[in-house]
Amino acid sequence: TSTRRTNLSIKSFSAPVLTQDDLKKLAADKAIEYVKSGMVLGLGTGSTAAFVVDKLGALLKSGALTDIVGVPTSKRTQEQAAALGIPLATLATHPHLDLAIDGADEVDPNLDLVKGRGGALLREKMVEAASDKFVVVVDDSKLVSGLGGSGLAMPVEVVQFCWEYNLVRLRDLFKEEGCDAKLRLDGNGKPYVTDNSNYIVDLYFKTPIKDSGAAGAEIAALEGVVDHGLFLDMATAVIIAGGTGVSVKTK
Ligand code: ABF
Repeated sequence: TSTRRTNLSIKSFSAPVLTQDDLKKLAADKAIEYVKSGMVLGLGTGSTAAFVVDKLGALLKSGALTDIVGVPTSKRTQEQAAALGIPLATLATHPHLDLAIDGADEVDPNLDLVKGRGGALLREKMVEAASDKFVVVVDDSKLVSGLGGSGLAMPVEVVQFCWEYNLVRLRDLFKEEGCDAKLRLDGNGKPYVTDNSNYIVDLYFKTPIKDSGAAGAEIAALEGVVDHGLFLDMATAVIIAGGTGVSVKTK
């Protein structure tokens, strides 16, 4: 009898572990599919939006996309896009945009958003409100069941003049919800100054905001408040990248 020796090597395959940056890139790759040559595009701010801007720069360079004009939502994005050779404009010359793509801090089941932890909420809201379509790019860590429920900041941009007065008024507005309000500081412990030379008061809710429409209206009605990070009924689609793949939610 002959003994046959099998030489089986057992390989174990495990799915590659995707980092948060991998997920952001996947969402950005999907979002870029919405971009067509000839569009006027709102360029978002933040690490996820930065991947979109990078990709856009590469596609313009290769000639796969042509005739794009970008309207940046922050000085940071303006610098990034300019360095990539993306033609830029402002809302003053291009008041009507075809599409804006940007990240978010929280996304609820209704596709309402908290934005502005990156500090760019005012320009983001202006640009995204002027866009026919607003596509949001997030990894699945941004999904919440109710806005403000993550325990993280809901930003409000306020003028510098008497900011302490508005901080107290904002906290008092949501006293019953046990809301705290803090002036945002920069890395040197100085007040964080926005691109528009304003300050940011971050609101911290203990539980999700019950009526975000009413909350947004009350915040916006305070004199000296410039804008807030509740982006309600603005998103056309949300692209969500998670461990199991990329999904697109629309209303
Ligand atoms: C912008 O960048 C902001 O509205 C939001 O605060 C932030 C999200 O950043 P990231 O994509 O880095 O999480 O979209």
